Amino acid sequence: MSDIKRCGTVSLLGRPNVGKSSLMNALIGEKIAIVSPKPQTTRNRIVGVLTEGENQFVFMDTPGLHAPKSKLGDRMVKTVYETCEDVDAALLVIECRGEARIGKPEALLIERLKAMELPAILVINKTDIAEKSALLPWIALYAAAYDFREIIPVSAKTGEGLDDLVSSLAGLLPPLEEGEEPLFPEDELTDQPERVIAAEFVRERLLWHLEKEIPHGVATQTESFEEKDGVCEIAVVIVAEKQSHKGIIIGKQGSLLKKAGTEARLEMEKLFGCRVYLTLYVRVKDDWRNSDFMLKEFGY
Ligand SMILES: Nc1nc2c(ncn2[C@@H]2O[C@H](COP(=O)(O)OP(=O)(O)OP(=O)(O)O)[C@@H](O)[C@H]2O)c(=O)[nH]1
Ligand SMILES: [Mg+2]
Repeated sequence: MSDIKRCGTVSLLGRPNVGKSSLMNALIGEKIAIVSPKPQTTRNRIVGVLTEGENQFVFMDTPGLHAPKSKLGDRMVKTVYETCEDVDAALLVIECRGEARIGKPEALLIERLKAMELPAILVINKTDIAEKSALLPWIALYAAAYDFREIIPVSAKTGEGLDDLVSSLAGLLPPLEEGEEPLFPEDELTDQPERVIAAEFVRERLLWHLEKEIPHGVATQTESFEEKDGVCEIAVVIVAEKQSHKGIIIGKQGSLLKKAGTEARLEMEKLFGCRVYLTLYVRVKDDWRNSDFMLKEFGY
């Protein structure tokens, strides 16, 4: 019998790049969701579980809400809206940049919160780089736009405010019925298979090292994943959307691929707790971002 008395699902919503994935990783204390300075990093709904004392929080990280320009973008936006359904609570994540305002993605998300009557907390992220006094007009605007249960400034980077966030959120978790089991075993962090995380870690490194549209046109897929005697042999295929991108991804004498591969391997070793042999391949599938068949193949 577990000691867990409350368990619920919580979606993380917001425009691209506000730090939703960073926040989820910081909350669960492990890097499950990839993070980058480029917008539209997250493409799927990613579950991260925090089991603490009597509470189990099942976080659902989502892609940043944006105006889509490809079939992949359409699916990402659909994922955002789908993740608003059937959750117990939501975190609307924003950052305070420039003049206080409610932008289009935030307005759309607030509309959805209203329609679903979803209990929500407004999370103001990146307080480590904002003037405290600059937050006040933002708080006033958002407090008038929706009946948020709380408005909590945090920093996913420094951890500031996260304890407050977790304790406020605990009040929004539904109690488990007598004999009802929590959604996840106590030691589980995610429902993402290791082979999916491995492919995502490679994609993250490419987002950091590539520029302009190139990383957004990259998909990654684990082709093989074998664990033997404490060593994981992993092969990941990198798919580019244009022939001309392939050489850039590989880099001069393979330099970019080597660098990205080493970095991804180190992250995998940390998370999986074993040595990793990583092999990367690059293939081209023209305009895959607009192919229903390819999108399905890549799990989007
Ligand atoms: N200074 C600072 N930077 C942060 C913080 N949280 C996230 N970042 C940075 O913001 C950028 C975006 O972070 P992500 O977590 O990928 O943002 P996201 O909202 O998941 O973005 P999408 O997946 O594209 O929607 C990265 O460069 C992070 O390092 C924070 O609290 N402080
Ligand atoms: Mg993200």
